[in-house]
Amino acid sequence: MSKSLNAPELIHNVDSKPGLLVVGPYAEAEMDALGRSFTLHRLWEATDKPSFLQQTGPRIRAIGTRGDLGASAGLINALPALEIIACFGVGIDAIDLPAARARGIHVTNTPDVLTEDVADMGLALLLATARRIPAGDAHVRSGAWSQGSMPLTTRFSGKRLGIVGLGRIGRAVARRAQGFGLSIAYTDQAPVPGQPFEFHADPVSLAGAVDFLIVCAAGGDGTRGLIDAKVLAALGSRGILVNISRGTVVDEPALLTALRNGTLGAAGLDVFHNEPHIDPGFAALPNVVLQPHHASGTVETRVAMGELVRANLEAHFAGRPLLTPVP
Ligand code: 8YV
Repeated sequence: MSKSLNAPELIHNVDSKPGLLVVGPYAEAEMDALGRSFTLHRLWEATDKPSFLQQTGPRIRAIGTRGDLGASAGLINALPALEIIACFGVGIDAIDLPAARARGIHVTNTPDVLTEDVADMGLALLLATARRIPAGDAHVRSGAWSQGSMPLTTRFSGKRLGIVGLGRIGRAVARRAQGFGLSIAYTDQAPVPGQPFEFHADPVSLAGAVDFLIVCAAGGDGTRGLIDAKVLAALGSRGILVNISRGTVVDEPALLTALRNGTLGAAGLDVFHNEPHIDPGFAALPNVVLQPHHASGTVETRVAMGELVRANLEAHFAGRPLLTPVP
């Protein structure tokens, strides 16, 4: 006769899975997969978060978060048994790294798997903004075409592109831009070894030398407001700014003013301050192309990001090396 599982053993088995605090929802399939290895605690569903954390905190050994949600010092310090924070996203600027490091908590992110998609979005926004693809689409849909042609747009091929931040994503943008015959220059903290492109020591100098400026630098305190009024003025009334990094890298009030005054030509933006409740001023501008922070938002990449989050968490609890630790 097979031994039936009695109630205490069942409880023991459930509790033996490490507790994982999920800050905001992942795709359903990913939640299911995580649920097979972890006991999930859904923070976004809790109406009273402080008392939820007080009750579940002692059982939580891992946080699963996203680039946009991060993990504050307050959250980290509410979890006495926390060992690891796994971020669904490459950008970890919303995670309080000093608070994590002070307690020896590991942090992982999802680099590489999203690089190509984010670079694709960068080029798509550059093209859509220069060639005014959404305006052309509206011209056809509205029937305005039968009354006349849409205004002429800006040539893309052969122009000068400035890349702010020549990391993995910046370099993937450069590879694509070369295919369009763009000349490429960049700025970064220092010249990037082995790169053939012209280096500029600061974004103002870079913006003054190019037609299009694309922001690929990591977010966080080191780059906050880097693209300010001076950079926008240097890019000029025919210049195009694209941001696929973080809203915080751009001085947004200065950007809105420059777009309204026409001292900046146009902008293609995937990221903003205060997402998703962005400044309503953007929607009223004719010279912008807007995206809802969706550069990594393809089925293929989101699946790969989810698998990497899970692989890091499983490696940690199996005592194996992390796949993509944040140094
Ligand atoms: C995601 C991101 O959209 O990788 C990042 O840093 O911001 C994006 O890939 C985000 O993490 C999902 O919320």
